[in-house]
Amino acid sequence: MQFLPSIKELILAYAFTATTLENSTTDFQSRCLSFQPLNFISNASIRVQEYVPAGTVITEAHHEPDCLTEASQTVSVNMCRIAMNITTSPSSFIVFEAWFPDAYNDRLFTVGTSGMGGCIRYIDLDFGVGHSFATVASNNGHEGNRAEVFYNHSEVLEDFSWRALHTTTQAGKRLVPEFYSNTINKSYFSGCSGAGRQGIKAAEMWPEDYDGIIVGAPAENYNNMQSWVLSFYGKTGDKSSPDFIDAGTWTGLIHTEILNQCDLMDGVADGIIEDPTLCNFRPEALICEGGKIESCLTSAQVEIVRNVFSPLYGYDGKLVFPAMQPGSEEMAVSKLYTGVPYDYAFDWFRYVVYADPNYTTSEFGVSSMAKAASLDPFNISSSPDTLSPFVSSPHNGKMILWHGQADQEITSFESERWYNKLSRGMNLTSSSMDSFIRFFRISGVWHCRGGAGAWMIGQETEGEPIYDRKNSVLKALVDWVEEGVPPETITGTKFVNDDPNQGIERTRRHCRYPYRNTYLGNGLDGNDADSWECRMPGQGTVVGSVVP
Ligand SMILES: [Ca+2]
Repeated sequence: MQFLPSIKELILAYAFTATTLENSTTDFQSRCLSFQPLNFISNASIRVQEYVPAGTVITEAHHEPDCLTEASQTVSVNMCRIAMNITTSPSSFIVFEAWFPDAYNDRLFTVGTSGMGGCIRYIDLDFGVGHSFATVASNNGHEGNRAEVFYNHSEVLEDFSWRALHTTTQAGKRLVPEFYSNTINKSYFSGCSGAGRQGIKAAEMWPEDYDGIIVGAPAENYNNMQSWVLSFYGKTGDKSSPDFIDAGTWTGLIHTEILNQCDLMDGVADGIIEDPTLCNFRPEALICEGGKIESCLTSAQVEIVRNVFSPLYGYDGKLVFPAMQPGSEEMAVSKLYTGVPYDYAFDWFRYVVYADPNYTTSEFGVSSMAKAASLDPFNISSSPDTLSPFVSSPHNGKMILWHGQADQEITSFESERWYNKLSRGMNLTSSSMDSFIRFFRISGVWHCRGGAGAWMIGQETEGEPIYDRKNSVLKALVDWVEEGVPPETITGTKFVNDDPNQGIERTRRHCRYPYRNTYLGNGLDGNDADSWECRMPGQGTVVGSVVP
């Protein structure tokens, strides 16, 4: 028999719950303000210690103009914010941020800092606390998103290479149990681009720091990557040169021809090249013949396009970095194909490789690339040929590697190269690698976020339709680490105009390498995830089929 509560009982219950919640919030607030972090972290000073109710807008005090991050962030849950300066060497320190949510899930989450570092991604901190993780981050040891800070300042460079992240996580591991009087069950990391490199570096150097690591579009093979980025200035020529290809030609004529040649290779005309490794673009199709001067390319321009989509080789013909993948040109035009040296890479050569502010790109060539690779300051390369310390028993760490297949800043072919290098280095086939690293190729996705593809895989607040193991790369990692359920696929979502209010445009279950997402044909809706299947290359592939 069930007894329904009376109105009076309901009112009393509500009042009790409200009072309890109020008391709980007050308790948490006072715990936040009375906590003494300096009792546990030496060589540190407090910048901010405050209780932050949900809905508060937090503004970064030292947000440099060159940061690609937002200066402020609306916080989604009640939390305690502790920001500190932590000394990392006699002449360097990090700005550390710890966001401790009122509702704590017994997990520590460290989020990385992308680009040249220096800019804390508050959006990622909020993403962490929004899912009840105690979340920490740092500025990577310097302010602002440029490499000039490394000039004759090796301690700052060492922070950038590895020390800032390790210090951040160690500080989190020291503070969280004291703050909550509770243990950390598991420790996770997520980062994309430069922050993806940090994740690989940590797995290589500090395998105990994390139980699970998400690495997105990593700036791995770091020295060579900087060479590759700077090489585009030489490939495209200066923007004032006679054969320079302007932005409109890249995004119009060339991109259209690339789709003409490669979009339908996967069976679906959707503007997405599902597997760009299959796209052997032939720019000669665009050559001006018979006196034609419009909507075509000169021979010299065709050669430029060919060079752009060719691998970069150094001394002895050795590979420096793989080719840019076709399909990324709409975005690459605003970064690598502008006809001016890309600032990150130019700064890296000026201030780090040559330590000479007067270095000019006219000196750039195979010797510069070799010098960068051999310098490898503080082993920043972050391209290990084994993850054994991280993934072996008893630690048994897990890594999800993912890369957008229309990445305009770091070619996705490099992640494939590194995965295969690991396979050789560890003497393991992909099915054995699957027990600790799974590499998901996310089609139609630009650098870290956005694009025509089903790009939202839960990589951050704005990229998360649903927080479950199928749709969220973070939840997939947590369930792999804690429940032993590895992700077979990661489902991505693309909203119409990237606006959830306008409905879903497409979903796709992205496959782990070397599986290839394969359209099932028969007129099935290519925007529906169920119209595709992950298959090993050669196993009943339908690539090349004609779609009605
Ligand atoms: Ca397609």
